[in-house]
Amino acid sequence: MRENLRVRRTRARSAAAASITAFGLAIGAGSSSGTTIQVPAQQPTLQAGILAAAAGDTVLVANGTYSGPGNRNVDFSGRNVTVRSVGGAAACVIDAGDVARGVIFDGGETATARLEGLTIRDGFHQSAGGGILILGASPTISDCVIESCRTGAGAGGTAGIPGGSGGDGGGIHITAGAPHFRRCTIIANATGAGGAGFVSALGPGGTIGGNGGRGGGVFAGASANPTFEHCVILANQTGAGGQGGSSVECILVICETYGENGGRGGDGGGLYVTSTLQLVNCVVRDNSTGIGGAAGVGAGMPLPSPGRGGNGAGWSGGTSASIVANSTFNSNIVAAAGPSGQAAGSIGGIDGAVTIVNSILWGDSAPELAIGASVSFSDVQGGAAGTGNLAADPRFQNAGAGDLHLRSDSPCIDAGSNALVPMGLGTDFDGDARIQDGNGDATAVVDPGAFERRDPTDAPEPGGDPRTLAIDSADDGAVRIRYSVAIPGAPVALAVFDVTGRRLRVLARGVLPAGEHVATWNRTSDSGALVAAGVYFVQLRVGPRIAARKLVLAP
Ligand SMILES: [Ca+2]
Ligand SMILES: [Ca+2]
Repeated sequence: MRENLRVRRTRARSAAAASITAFGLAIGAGSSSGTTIQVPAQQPTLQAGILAAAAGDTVLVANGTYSGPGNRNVDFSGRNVTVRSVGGAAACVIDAGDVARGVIFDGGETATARLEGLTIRDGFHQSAGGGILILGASPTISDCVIESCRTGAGAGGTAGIPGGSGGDGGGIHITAGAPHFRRCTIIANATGAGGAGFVSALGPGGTIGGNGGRGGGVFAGASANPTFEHCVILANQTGAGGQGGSSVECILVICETYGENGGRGGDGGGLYVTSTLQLVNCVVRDNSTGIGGAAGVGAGMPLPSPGRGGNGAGWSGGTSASIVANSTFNSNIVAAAGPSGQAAGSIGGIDGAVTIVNSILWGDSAPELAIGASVSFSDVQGGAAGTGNLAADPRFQNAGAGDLHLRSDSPCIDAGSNALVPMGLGTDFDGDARIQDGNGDATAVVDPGAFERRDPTDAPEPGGDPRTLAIDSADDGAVRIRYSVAIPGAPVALAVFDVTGRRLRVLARGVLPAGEHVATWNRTSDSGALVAAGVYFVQLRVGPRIAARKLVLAP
């Protein structure tokens, strides 16, 4: 991680700069050089479309709901192709019918294998990844919804074999690979419950119950290194633990009943991470873990114990190389204690020794964090050791309604660390420009959490705002500023400021047509003088709205 986007002067370096411009990638223009194959006009199913495509081609999917053979277990088959809907995820659905996975990447696909703008609904797999399976692949998945997918319950135990565990990764299972998810919604997925232990009525051999499946939304396996950017992980749930079995042992006419232990509820309601995962500009909300399994019935020694509820309602596990940056956790709930002595789950926010920066964890089951997390410039209910942390109500707009934007009196406004903003992160969850001066002191500082607050006079944030502002370099050393005007007829002003707030150069002013515009700055002030290397800000005003973006001019 490092400071914000730098704009450099040489051709070679400008390519590097462009590659880290999140906005540029977010345009999602895809490959324009390949062939376009239309589904269903030219190929009847998604699978047929992919198999007819070669690397660089686009499979363009018409609006509609796709189901049945050829439209479930859709396998990219090692092809680095783009599968894109015409009308976006709301209009284009893969319905796996609760009998198969939605989409599979297990052929070494790379970042140029793209899935864009589809909903994957009602996917099912018994053991791993109801919606999407990624096994040794690194695709780019953008603007998708993974919804109501699940894994199966564990089998019941038999003599000598405990109850099976529920499958892992209700929505997404990443066994290995470095996939990149952007602007995806992973909602209402679930993992299966653990199977009950074996009950032996006529002799020894009762067995323990299985554990609930881990990772209601997402499971990241031991060789996985996924990134989730601008994603929402919402209302996913792990399965309950299975009840322990029991057995009866008789010595002559004296019989005694022995109970076995119950299984744990699944860990990681939202995400379960065994390795490394990056979560940037994401919202993790309303996920929950399953209850522990009850102990099997029995009075003999040793006394059987019930399972605990699942740990880590938002996130469970992960190494210190896992990074949670500019993300908001809220209302993630661990399982309560069960009626048969099952212990409650623990850790509502993040249960892992991960690195957390510029984030908010508030309103989840207490405690928010496990010991071992490295936390800085974050607002954590109950507090957290580390530099720049807060423990104050973040004053969300309306957490009960799921609106986690910051109110104008939020202590999180301008309370983050600009130095810890991940490379290339130029926008917040909504696509609004980071970093903004939200408290009007002429210094733009990043806000912890997924949403950047605009200036203090700004009206409450809407759920989303199409206005954008992006900066990249031109080959001749000038700075190219792309911006869009989303309010027709509104006065527009685009200007460059220095770090003291002095306006150096007006680049555009007036009423401009709605849509995309580009301004080029030759690094001179309004008086024509060349400005020095250093830090500047580009500010865009469109009517009442203001966006700002940091700009570093290299020598
Ligand atoms: Ca700010
Ligand atoms: Ca400020």
